[in-house]
Amino acid sequence: MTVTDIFKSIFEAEPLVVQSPGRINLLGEHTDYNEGFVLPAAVNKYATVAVSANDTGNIVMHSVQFNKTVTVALADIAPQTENSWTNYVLGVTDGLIHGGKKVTGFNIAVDGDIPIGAGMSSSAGISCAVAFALNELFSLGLTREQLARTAQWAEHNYAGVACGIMDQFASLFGKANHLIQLDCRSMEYKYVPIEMEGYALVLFNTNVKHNLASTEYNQRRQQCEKGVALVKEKYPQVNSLRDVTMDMLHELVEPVDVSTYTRCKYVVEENDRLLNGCEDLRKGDLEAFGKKMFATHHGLSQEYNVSCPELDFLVDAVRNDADVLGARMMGGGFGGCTINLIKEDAIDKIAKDLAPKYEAAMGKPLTTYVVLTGDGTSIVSKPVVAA
Ligand code: GAF
Repeated sequence: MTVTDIFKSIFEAEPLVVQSPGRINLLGEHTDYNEGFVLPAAVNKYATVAVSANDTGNIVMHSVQFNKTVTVALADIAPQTENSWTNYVLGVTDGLIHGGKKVTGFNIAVDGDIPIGAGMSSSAGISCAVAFALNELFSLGLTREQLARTAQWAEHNYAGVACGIMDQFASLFGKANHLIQLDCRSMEYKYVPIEMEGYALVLFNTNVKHNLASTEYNQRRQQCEKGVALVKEKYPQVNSLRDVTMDMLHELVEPVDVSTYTRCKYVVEENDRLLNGCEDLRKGDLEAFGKKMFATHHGLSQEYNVSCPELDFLVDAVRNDADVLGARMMGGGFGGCTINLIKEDAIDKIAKDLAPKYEAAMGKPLTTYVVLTGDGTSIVSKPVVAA
């Protein structure tokens, strides 16, 4: 049954149906909340929501995946500890209300096929779908960028993750067969066509599920802010790690706090790496780009310290394979997927060889996805209006 059918059978109404994708990211990890650059793309896996207004003053939420219905009065809207999936609906609604928008009661059914906890941002998929759907339903007139900010607000205030804007932006602005080169300070972006020349993007899922709120994600953000504060004492014009150079870090952070220095060093280098990586893509030099993916993994694992043994195992396992140009952990880290640039006709063999080795070493199954990019948030169907 589709989410539309399920919605109709529960709520006996015609819904507006909206889908919003998960994302991958090629380079630029943990740079978004440092006002840096990112290079994500939307994938062809989606969160889908069906909504209609009701006149009860309640938000009635049904999760298809959990087969559960939860009702919260608009007047009592607050983060939930039980049924944490409701936080993406409630958080976005509250974010809209905080932004001065008028939202009344509604019914919503939530479904999707973005793997949960795999680092593909299933949460941004849901919150962007909800934001887009409520914007349409209540004619709120918000732009896609404002919807991304609302979804980010929900993540900060309801899910407890002090995330950047990459995931929400990629979900709302994705374009099939394109990467998005986004400057997270100016919010200027350009679409970069993906020209794969016989290579494909493959995700290997460690099946280590992570929930960023319970990891050291927020702590990393604080360490970056600490680095900026140390530099700012001498260079008051510095506002984020985007403005910081390696010389400044050597001079002002390394002597005071080596751990903060190491974290900040990774971010400063990653921003440069991304810009150089985009140059590689423009020149069609996938080999040079792939090397940068390995370098990013090294930084995330050894300097930023957000990897885990399972992710490191998967990157090390393909490092010397001539058919693999690049590999690295993807997303917030502490679990989830690696992203790999692999020669198309070698994918099956590499995945078949890797799965038993991974399972023997790590005691978990390996899941492989060959990624196809997709378009950003869109309307799937509108209520059929009786003639
Ligand atoms: C998570 C966050 F939600 C993003 O904002 C980003 O920081 C990413 O981790 C790391 O690059 O997906």
